[in-house]
Amino acid sequence: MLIAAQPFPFEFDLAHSALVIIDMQRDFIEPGGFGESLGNNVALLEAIVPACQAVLHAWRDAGGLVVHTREAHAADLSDCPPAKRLRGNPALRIGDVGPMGRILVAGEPGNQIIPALSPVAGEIVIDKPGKGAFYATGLHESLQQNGISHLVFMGVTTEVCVQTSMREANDRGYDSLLLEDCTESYFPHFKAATVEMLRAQGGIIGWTATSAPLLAALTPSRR
Ligand code: TIU
Repeated sequence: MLIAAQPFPFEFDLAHSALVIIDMQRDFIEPGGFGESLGNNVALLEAIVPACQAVLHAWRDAGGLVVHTREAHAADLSDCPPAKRLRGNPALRIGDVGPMGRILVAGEPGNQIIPALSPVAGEIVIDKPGKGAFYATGLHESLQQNGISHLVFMGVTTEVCVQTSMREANDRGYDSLLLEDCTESYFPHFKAATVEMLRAQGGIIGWTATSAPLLAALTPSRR
């Protein structure tokens, strides 16, 4: 498949590609979670959910591999460096009890992927202690076992976990595409800058595109 993208068209074979959905968790998208505890207005992020849902369904229907990530720590916080927990002066810290359970702790209500994008059987779900999806997870090994060379990214936030994951993927040899209308930041100018920097210098980190050409390629009958 070849789709319109920046800085030039993105070519991929569905059998060797994975859709990677970064941290579409209640903690980041709904009031009362980690995102709001850091002082952010979370309303902006909810707006991308329908576009993410359309891509997820089309990718699934086409038989592509799907990976979901969650920023999640063990209940004893043994995988949370003190530097991460103690940084700044947030209303609630990682591990504290908030309105949706303990902040960024695996298994808590706020740590779950939002119902609209819930994983189904056969999809890979990665709990990650860092911002990047590759650090201290088995993601690279899982992708290698599945013969994956190309990644299509969606999720939040653009300049933190999505960008970090794309940079990690780039250094591991993957070709990555970011879907611009399926990612969001609490700071719109950070999203714009991230999109621009990823694809600058001839695609130094990867490609960006809107979801429309991908949907058209995945569902030829809609063309
Ligand atoms: N998933 C993710 O991006 N984690 C963050 O902490 N993002 C912020 O923008 N704070």
